[in-house]
Amino acid sequence: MFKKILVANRGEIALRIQRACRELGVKAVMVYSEADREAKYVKLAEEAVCIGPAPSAQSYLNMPAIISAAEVTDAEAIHPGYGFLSENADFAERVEKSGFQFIGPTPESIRIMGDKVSAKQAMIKAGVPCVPGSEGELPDSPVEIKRIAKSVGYPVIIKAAGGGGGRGMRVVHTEAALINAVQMTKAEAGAAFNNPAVYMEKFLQNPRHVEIQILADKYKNAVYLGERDCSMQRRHQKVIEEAPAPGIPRKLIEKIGERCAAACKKIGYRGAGTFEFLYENGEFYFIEMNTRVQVEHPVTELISGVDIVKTQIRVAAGEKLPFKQGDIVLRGHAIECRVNAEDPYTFVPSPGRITLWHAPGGPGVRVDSHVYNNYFVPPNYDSMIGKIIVHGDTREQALARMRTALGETVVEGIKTNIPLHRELMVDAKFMDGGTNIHYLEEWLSHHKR
Ligand code: MV4
Repeated sequence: MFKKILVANRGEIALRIQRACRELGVKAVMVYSEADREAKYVKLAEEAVCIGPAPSAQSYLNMPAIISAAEVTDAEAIHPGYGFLSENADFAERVEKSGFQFIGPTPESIRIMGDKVSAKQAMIKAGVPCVPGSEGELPDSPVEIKRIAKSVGYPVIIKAAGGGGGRGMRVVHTEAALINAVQMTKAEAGAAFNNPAVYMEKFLQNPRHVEIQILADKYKNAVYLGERDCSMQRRHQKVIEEAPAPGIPRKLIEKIGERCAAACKKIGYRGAGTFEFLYENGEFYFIEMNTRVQVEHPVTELISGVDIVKTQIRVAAGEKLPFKQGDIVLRGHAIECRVNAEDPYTFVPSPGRITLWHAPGGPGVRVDSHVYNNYFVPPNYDSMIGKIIVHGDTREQALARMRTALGETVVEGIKTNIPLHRELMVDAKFMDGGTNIHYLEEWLSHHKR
């Protein structure tokens, strides 16, 4: 095991990784920007290094500053968390070239999954079901593009190979609009991602977003830890996640999960990863793979009993996965509400000083947050200030525990989206389970305040 690792992130995930290090008996070096000097995990740290001013470009995205911090503190490995440099293959490569272990997959795996065309080709080869569409990048010939769209069937969606997470996509309903849409998407993709390549898929109108969590070691062992339903989202920002996904047959999840684990073995994937699927009419369609730990990993931890962050560190240190697929038993139901510093209905960010913070507790309640009384939420970063996660024997019990937890939570001094969560936890359709990716935006349009 490593003696010391550097945590190249901020906020609740920095604290989460620091806690995992403590349990493993590994020293954690925290890095922070000038805006995060007062962060709880910095105060709790045995060692902390300031890596630059508040703007991310000069601190949490500053590769030389982060690598230098690892050098001066004698860290052996770097955990990138999520966001920032976590899915940057060049960073992973520079970390390894500088003699540190990157806590994540190989730069090659990150690169393959970062290019959505090569990711999809790898998955087709590995037997993971994908959305029907162009096999690979779209050709230049308008005649060829029209032929592909005709065989896929309208509506289709044009996506940038360099995009992902909802960036660089365009839906096309008719052949008349097709060629112009492809040209526009290519131009935008060239400017935004420095890669004009695009691909085509059948556009699924009312899917759910269901993802499979996997863990793999460097000895080609891989397991899946069930699924998460992340359909409750707005503008590609997830708001509520849960596990398991309501109403999906276990046999189907097992079949898809086995395919994901097999794909990991086939491509030599190591570390934690998430296969994102759209789920519609009883079928799973792969769209993208995330090569990092995700914000919503706690719901999987609560139903599986597996510590995903500790396992990431263990496999990065060269240990074998400490469990096999047969050892994984999923129990009960977990729900996560993301707590954001924002207006609950306009979503305008609300940074500033938190004059009162009272976190919920009790059986089956977990709070992952770096916030404390009198903490100042800096305006420079993402508005998520923590997560409330509950576990119950059944979905109904988890919902009841979340209602109680949200009722206990007090945040004063800034606005948060907790009032929105309180309303959603008693919404009849959400309580039924299985709402699709459009549900929250439709709900908000009927609940104007
Ligand atoms: C799609 C789709 C419908 N059909 N692909 C958006 C984020 C990116 N990860 C993929 N996205 C979508 N791809 C096909 N073929 C609809 C979306 C989509 C979406 C997906 C997941 C979660 C929220 C979403 C919101 C709007 C659109």
